[in-house]
Amino acid sequence: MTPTTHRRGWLQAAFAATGALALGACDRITNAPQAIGFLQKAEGLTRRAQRLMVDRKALAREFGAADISSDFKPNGSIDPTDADYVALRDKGFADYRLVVDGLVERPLSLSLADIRALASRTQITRHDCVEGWSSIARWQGARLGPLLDKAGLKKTARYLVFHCGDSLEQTLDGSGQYYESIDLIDAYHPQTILAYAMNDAVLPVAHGAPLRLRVERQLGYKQAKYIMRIEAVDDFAHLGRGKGGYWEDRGYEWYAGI
Ligand SMILES: Nc1nc2c(c(=O)[nH]1)N[C@H]1C(S)=C(S)[C@@H](COP(=O)(O)O)O[C@H]1N2
Ligand SMILES: [Mo]
Repeated sequence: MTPTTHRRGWLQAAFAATGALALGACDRITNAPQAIGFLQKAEGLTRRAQRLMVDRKALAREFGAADISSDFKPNGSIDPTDADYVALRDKGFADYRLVVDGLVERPLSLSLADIRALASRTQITRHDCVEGWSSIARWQGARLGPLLDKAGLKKTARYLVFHCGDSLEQTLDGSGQYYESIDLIDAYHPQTILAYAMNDAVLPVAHGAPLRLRVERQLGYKQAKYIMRIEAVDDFAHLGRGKGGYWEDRGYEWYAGI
């Protein structure tokens, strides 16, 4: 039996059982053998779903101060030359605004002072780049979950897209601009922050100033630097080359969970 037919069979049985439940007294129905089977199966299903959720929600390992790498390598863009970014950087990011828009009830435009005033988290975590190196740093930033609640995600929102201020590749159509996307499970993960400090200092340009993502259950390329805008979307097929990120558009997996 294929999993689909099996599932369809189970769904039919479940429907019959709930239909019966709605009609009859609970005690009589729960004594019926088919109802007991239904309840046991429903419980097993919930447990499996819960296990999946718990795995995605588990915390990434955190380290001690002694583990912090003295040689954390900046990677990818390390000194963006895009005109808009350079103009912001040259004024010490005084004019910087993080835009939060798309499928939200209340679009936001936040200064760095606004962002520093939000609920924050500090964590010492390991960054794993697919190139095969890892480094540990202490990151401090605004928790993404509460920030999203401020904006109020619409029910249709499924992903967050991070639009970055740097182009890794100079192209005529702008498809060389860095961007990334994550789903709402990662967005609301307690260790997912918009970091403005690294190792107790203001986030350096090489590591993504003024704001970079730390999404600790994902590989390095998901850690968007130079974040300018967070857009809530139901689909990312219309962005870049449609795969949800700069490196995804060039063959990397969209889901880079670790
Ligand atoms: N905007 C932007 N974000 C980016 C990149 C980039 O080139 N531009 N490179 C990614 C990759 S592949 C890695 S490994 C990390 C590097 O972060 P680091 O510079 O702090 O080491 O940033 C990621 N985020
Ligand atoms: Mo990377």
